Amino acid sequence: MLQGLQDARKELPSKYFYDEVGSQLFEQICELDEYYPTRTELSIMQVKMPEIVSLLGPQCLLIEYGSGSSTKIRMLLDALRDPAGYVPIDIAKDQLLRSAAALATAYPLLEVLPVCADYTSDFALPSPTKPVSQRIAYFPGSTIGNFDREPAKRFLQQIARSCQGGGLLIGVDLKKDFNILHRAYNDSQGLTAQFNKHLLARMNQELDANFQLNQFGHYAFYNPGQSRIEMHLVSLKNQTVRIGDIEIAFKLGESIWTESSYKYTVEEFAHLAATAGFTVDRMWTDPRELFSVQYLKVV
Ligand code: AVJ
Repeated sequence: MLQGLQDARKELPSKYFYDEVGSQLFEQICELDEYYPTRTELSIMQVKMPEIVSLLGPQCLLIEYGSGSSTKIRMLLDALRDPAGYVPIDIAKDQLLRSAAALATAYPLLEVLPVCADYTSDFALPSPTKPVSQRIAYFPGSTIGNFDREPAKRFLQQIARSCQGGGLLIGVDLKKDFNILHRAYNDSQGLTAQFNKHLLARMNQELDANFQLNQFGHYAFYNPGQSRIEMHLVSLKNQTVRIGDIEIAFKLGESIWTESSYKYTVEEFAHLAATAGFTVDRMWTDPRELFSVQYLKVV
């Protein structure tokens, strides 16, 4: 965190949004009318479930990167025939263990093998006791949008290596009217602003910092040249913030870049997938073409 704040262009990694409170705020964002991705993705999954089930087949091992509350996986678990196991991977430990326990209760025949990890790091995948037909990675929500191009490619390559002979079911947000994007990241209830500022609250609590949350503004906009939403925290005055013993100066209007959320065309994403060793086997979208769910095969 210190490193990012001491750079000439201040920046913080978005993965740190997701502690207990941040994960809850994100869940609330997903319920907002303005935040179209979650409900659009779920509706695509619902409509295409018979096809998804036949592609994944019986006895597959489901590996979810960033499982959060493990809500979306239930749709798959309800439809799939005899999955060999479910491996939820998440950085937020309490929520991970709580969700894993709840799933194990709801699906008594399912082997649930939670892994608490930053899923971009090197970690070992557990093996279930039942035989596995193929490994299927599940990466919904367009979280791939948080990655810059090169890291996105590296991460997809990592999944391809873990899922040889299998596939990846992924949610990818699509390019669209920037007004729709703007509303999704600037909701009228201010939940996204609260989520953004939660990074500062966390630093106050966990790193002995003294950020004044009302002296920073939430600023999110679509950058068309870079095809991404950029989310920033902008200093509302000249101020100095202390983190432990270290002082960080902010000028009026200076920003901390807290998140990118890249948007793709179908063609652009197919190209990215290809550079990482995948082919797009199926691509499904909603009638308004806001969002896509794609099934990629490891080549
Ligand atoms: C979890 C990365 C998919 O980029 O839309 C929601 C996070 N940030 N509102 C996104 C987020 C602000 C979200 N992802």
